[in-house]
Amino acid sequence: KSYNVAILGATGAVGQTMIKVLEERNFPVNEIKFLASERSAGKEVEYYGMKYKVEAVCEEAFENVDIALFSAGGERSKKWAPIAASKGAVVIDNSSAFRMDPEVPLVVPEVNPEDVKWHKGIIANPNCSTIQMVVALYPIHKVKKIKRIIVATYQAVSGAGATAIEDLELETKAVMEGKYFYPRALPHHIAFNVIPRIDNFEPNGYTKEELKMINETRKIMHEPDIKVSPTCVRVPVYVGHSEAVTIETQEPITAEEAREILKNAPGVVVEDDPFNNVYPTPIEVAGKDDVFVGRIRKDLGFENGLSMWIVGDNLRKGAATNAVQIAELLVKYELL
Ligand code: A2P
Ligand code: 11C
Repeated sequence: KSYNVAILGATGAVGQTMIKVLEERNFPVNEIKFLASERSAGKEVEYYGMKYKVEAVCEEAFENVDIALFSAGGERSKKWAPIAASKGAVVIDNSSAFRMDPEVPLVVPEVNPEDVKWHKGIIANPNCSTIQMVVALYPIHKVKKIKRIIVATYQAVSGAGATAIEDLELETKAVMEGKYFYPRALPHHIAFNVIPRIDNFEPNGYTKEELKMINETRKIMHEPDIKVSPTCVRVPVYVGHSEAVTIETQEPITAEEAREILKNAPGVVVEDDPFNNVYPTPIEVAGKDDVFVGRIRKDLGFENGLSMWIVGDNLRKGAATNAVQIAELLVKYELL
C-alpha cells in the first residue's frame, strides 16, 4: 500500500530535508506534492532525481492527501493544519503551534510511539533540542529515574531557517573582508559570536525555546514533575545542535552503567573515548539520523549526578527524520 503525501514548507531548510529523508527511507509514497508560499509557486524541487513544481498552499491542495508534513512556521500551521485534517489528512506538524495542546500527541518514536494512536488529525513533532535530549535520556530514565535535568545548548543556525544559514556564510565572508553585515535572521551577529537567545523572551527571563525544552520533555516522557533547567544558545555552526547535559537520578548511576544503557538504546550512538579524542561534534554528526553521546562522566557537583554531551542533526532527527518516523508509525499501526 502507498500513500499520498504533501509537504508544506517544501522550499525551507526542514522541508528540503523531509524530501531527502522520504527518499532515503523509501517511504511508500503514491503521489506527492510540494507546497510553500505564493512566492515559491512554480519553483522546482527534486524528488528521486525528478523535478516537481512547487504549488502555493490553498485549501484544495489537501484534497486526497493521506499524510501532510508541515514545516512552514507556527502561523501557517495554525491556519492550514485544521483545514488539512478536516479533509482527512493526518498532519505531522513540525511547528510549536500544537505541541502543548492536550488533544495533540507529541511524539518521539524511540520514547512514546504509542501516543500516535490517540491522534485526532494532528500529531506534533517536538522541538529539535528536545528530541535529541529525550532520545538520549529516556533509556537512562527507564532504568534509573531522572529527577532533574540541567542543560545548556549550542544550537546551529539552520534551526532558524534557510536565511540564517545564508547569513552565517555571508557574514563570515563580510567579516573576513572587513565589511559590515546587517543580520537578517538572528537578533545579533553570529559570525565569530554566540547568542544566548533562541526564540522570544518571556516575562520570567526564559526564552520560549527554553520553555519548550521544559514542557515538551515532560509531555513526551509522561513525567509532569521532572525538573528541567535549560539555557539555549545559538552558535556559528551550520547543522547539528550540541547539548551539555547534567542529570540527577533518584538512585546512583555510574558512567559505565549509563554507557551500557546507551549502547543498547534505539537511535543512539555512543562515541566516548576522551583520551583518544573521541566524542561527537556537529560537523561529524550532520547528515546522520542518530543521536550521538559522549563525555559520559560522573558529575562532581552533586550526588547521583551524571554529565554528558549530546549531539544531533537538528534538521534530521531534530525535525525531518522524526516526522517521517512518525509517518512510519502511522503505517505500522494502520492508522491511515
Ligand atoms: P517560501 O520559500 O515560499 O517562503 P525556512 O524556515 O527554512 O525559512 O522555511 C520556511 C518554509 O515555510 C519555506 O518553505 C517557506 O516557503 C514556507 N512558508 C513561509 N511562509 C509561508 C506562507 N505564508 N505560506 C506557505 N508557506 C510558507
Ligand atoms: C532553533 N529549535 O534551533 C529551534 C528551531 O519550536 O520548532 C525550531 C523551533 C521550533 O532555532
